[in-house]
Amino acid sequence: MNEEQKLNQFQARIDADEKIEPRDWMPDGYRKTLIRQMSQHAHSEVIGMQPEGNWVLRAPSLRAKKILLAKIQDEGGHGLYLYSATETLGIDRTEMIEQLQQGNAKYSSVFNYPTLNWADIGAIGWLVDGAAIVNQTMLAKCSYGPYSRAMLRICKEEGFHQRQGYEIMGKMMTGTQAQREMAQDAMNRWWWPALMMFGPHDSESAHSQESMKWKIKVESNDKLRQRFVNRTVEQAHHIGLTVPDPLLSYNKETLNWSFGPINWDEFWSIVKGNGPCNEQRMSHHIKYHNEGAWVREAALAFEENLTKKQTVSI
Ligand code: BYC
Repeated sequence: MNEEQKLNQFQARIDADEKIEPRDWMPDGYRKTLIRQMSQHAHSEVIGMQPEGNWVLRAPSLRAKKILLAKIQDEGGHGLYLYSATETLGIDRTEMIEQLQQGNAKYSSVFNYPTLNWADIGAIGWLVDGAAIVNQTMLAKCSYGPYSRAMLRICKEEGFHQRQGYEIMGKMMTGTQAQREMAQDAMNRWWWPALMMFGPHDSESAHSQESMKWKIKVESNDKLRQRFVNRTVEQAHHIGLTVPDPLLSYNKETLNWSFGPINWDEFWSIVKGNGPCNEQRMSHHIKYHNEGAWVREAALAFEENLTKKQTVSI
């Protein structure tokens, strides 16, 4: 088959909702887009452990601490599934991590904001994981088999993360005046960054058109953002929180909550590395990656030893 026939056959498989597997033929652009998006996704899971890790030693009870620890470990696990799924496309983890540390790969903008108090842990679980679920439920239907299967598993765990965050917020809202104010303050600071997680508006999204043709994304940035807003506004009102948007209003015709303009200058400034915590997140990652070099060397030496032994016994 010539290139054009291969491309047509590939697109026909996508259109028929078949999953593409690692050894199947795929266009170079499909592979590159997946590597970009999946590695960014993996990096987001790992960098996302940092803002929460900040509160493990200050959790208000043993129960809260155990739950937070379990959640952070889950995020590390999600990073591992995603790095492994990305490796099926022919790049190895060392290269992905180099790209991140050299500033050639991104991670989600939302993790460049600081966690100032315990209510922020509630807001991250509820809003950030809540936004991630909406996006990842869509990605579970994507055309690349390993990514789609990783998403199925990850979404199950995100459900627990979202509920633990909402529980923290709900508890604080039934507490003292000071606790209610802390919860509202966290809501005010995390609402807009959570909306930005879905990426630029569809009209500004560089990759959406091609990614949707290949079913790497099966729904657009704006459609998912709207779904998240619709769900979350109701949840906020239920526990007495105010959404920090004076333009928020319910549209009875479209059945959607309309919301005010997103500050895209802030978004792009953070994506370009100028957010409040970008530098800290990256220097922390580099420091602990370097300190963990001996673990990787030991694991590799063990693996080589094991392979030698197996070869001898065969
Ligand atoms: N942040 O054409 P577009 C978690 C970039 S972790 C930074 O729409 P695309 C958790 C985009 O990369 C899970 N950059 O792109 C963990 C592109 O630049 P490049 C987080 C962003 O890829 C711990 C440019 O803007 N979820 O839940 O078609 C604790 C144009 O955008 C962002 C994921 O990682 C952003 N928010 O669509 C708690 C989701 N948005 O690459 C919780 C996986 C856009 O050309 N990723 N950009 O230099 C995706 O679904 C898609 O990549 C996006 C963007 C929807 C984010």
